[in-house]
Amino acid sequence: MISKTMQEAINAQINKEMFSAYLYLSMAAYFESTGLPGAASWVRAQAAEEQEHAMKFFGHLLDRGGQVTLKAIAAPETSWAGPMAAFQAIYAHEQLVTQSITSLYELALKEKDYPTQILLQWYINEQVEEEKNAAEIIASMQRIEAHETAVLQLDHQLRKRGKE
Ligand code: OFO
Repeated sequence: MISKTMQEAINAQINKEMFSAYLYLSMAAYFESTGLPGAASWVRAQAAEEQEHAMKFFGHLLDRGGQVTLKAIAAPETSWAGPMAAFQAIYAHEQLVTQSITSLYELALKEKDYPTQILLQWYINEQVEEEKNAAEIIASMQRIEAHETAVLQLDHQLRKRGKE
């Protein structure tokens, strides 16, 4: 049986993962409307992953005899100053999520909640991947910024996500 403290913290994290999905979906709409379908497809795939992240926590709570309490999801922003600003916002957001996962892990250590510690190790690795992906896209954009053709080429590459 999971502790009430851990249960509350995981419910809060489910909300953050669902907010992440919302944020990426909002960006998908933004990229589509600004003529970058590749970037839109990349963030759409990311939105689907965020829902999976939420559902892993959802399943964990239920498997441990805990209670899932879904809270309202905050509205994400709807536009950004450009693709670079959007990917910078993604990077900053993922850094916040990493902090949040780290705090959850610290709580699981304090509570001696070994199953949650094991579950969180997956998220810790996932956050390394998510920060790395965003940082790599930003680095590519920094190299090609102001070259419209190159931005479109990068957009074409981003479209390949999940199709290989
Ligand atoms: Fe769930 O990893 Fe991004 O937010």
